[in-house]
Amino acid sequence: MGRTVKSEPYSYPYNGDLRPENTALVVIDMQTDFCGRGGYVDAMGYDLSLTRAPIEPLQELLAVMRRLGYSILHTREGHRPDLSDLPENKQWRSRQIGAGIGDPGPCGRILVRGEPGWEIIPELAPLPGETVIDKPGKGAFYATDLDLLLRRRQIQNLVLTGITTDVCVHTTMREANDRGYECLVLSDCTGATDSGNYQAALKMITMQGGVFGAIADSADFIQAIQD
Ligand code: C5J
Repeated sequence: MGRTVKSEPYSYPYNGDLRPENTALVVIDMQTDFCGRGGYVDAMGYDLSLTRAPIEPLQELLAVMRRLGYSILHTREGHRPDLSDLPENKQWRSRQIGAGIGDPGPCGRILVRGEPGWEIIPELAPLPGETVIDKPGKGAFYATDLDLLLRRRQIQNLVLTGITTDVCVHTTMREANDRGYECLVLSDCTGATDSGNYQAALKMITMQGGVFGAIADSADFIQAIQD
């Protein structure tokens, strides 16, 4: 018997095959730099309440998915301390808005691996055994072994969460969609630095019959996997 989630614009997944063995939760970039005081997003002057909104729903979702034995993966955006993996134009652009990647800030060097700001926030810390993907780009597939790890585990469905909806979540979802993964974005488990961008990013997913996959809220997803 199939299992599906109440989602838009279709019931996810398309084939009704939703099981812990073929489905992974990806929690994207829940780092101090993106949702903590003194981090990168704070330095840019954006409203932290928007990127902190998914924290509580994610805590509930993680508790259920861990209990049911789903694969859990976390990602962190960041660069090597010598910045040898930081494209010059990415650094230049970040400095235009006063939050230079690699430059010192209240939480250490911005978006640099090993610095306090780069760490995943304690509320959502990975448990031992959960996979953490360190990525230099916005997408979690670019320059990482994520695809290899998912294919070795025979994962077909990706439940995408984290921040920011319009940048790293969207880029990862687009990369995953092109690789044939069936993607679901949980609307209350993601957030952006701008509410218009958040709404638009979710709407884009539902166009063309679900051009990138589907969207749902975490309550409907949790209900479906517990039934
Ligand atoms: C950004 C991200 N917004 N995690 N990164 O630069 O979305």
